[in-house]
Amino acid sequence: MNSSDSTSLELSYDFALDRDCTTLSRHVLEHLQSFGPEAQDMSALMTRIGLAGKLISRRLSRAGLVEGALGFTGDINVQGEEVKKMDLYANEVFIAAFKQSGLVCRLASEEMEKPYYIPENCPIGRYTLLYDPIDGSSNVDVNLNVGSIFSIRQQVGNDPDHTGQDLLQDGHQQLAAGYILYGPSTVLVYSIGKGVHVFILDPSLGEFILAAENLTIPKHGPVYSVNEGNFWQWEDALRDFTRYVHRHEGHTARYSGALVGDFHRILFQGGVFIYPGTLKNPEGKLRLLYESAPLAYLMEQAGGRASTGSQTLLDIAPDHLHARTPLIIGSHEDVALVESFIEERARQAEEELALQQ
Ligand code: AHM
Ligand code: MG
Repeated sequence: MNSSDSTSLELSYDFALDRDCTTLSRHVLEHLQSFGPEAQDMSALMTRIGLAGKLISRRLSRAGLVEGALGFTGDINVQGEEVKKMDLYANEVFIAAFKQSGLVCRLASEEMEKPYYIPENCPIGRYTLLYDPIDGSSNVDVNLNVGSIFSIRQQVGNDPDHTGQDLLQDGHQQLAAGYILYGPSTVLVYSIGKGVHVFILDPSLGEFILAAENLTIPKHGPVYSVNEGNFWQWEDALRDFTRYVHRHEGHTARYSGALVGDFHRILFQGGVFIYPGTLKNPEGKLRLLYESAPLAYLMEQAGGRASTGSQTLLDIAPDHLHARTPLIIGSHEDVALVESFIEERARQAEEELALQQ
């Protein structure tokens, strides 16, 4: 590349920004085609989520230089997992970003046993934010990508006893969902039920700027993303699928240990991410309300699919706040391929049962 090529590249980058510097808040209002109270709320909610993302991104970019970014706190969370300092920080960042906003009545996260209710001396809103503050946090200490996942639901009833019972509903009840990926750049992907849109944080502007609209996932892609270290803990059908992709050309494995990163690759390039049940965790590892349901919502909006293997993921209502589900998510054809192995094993099991009777 000669110097005039690189100059024209830089110029075209600047022109791209000059031409259409759509921010997150403006995008939400434009997509809802309204300036009414609900559209204003949704726009403000997304702006606050963006603010939390910027604060987390800033701390991650200095991890190793500032106190409290690497390592563990010494505590165990409600999931029985060791809490990392970044988990705690990011959890509190979301609370701080929403406490005085007047937008939410409570926040529920993977890191808190019970939802956090906005105190009575603060303005209380109608929405609930559900979130995984740092997804894939084991990646933080080795400077690899992590993410935050979020979902917005409306409060149903008044929840006077603070049980959060009304949150135990299926994924169709989500009003919006998305994630922030902290990678080489910080990317926010969201949907309010009107397509999937991608914003990139420009650190010099301190703004998320629109990068792609109405993203659609390819019908099929080469990537399968699953922790094959659990191979002998899976049911036979998953082993059948894995053997199939090993033996057929056109498949390649990618697994980063952070769901958001693996999901993001698949959203752009097609393929399938799988976290199945294991012997140790028959429901898998991923939490329905904070991880699987928000990503399933996005995936369906992008034209893909999400399944537990036997049911559409968005149809599942959890029986408690921190419930887990197996997750098969990605391109239409690739999810169907995984399901076909599950159906085949179920059919064989039925036949064997019939023979024994
Ligand atoms: P976390 O939210 O506590 O970090 O756990 C979720 C993460 C996902 O990001 C990732 O896909 C998965 O756990 C990896 O688990 P495993 O190490 O069992 O493959
Ligand atoms: Mg997680």
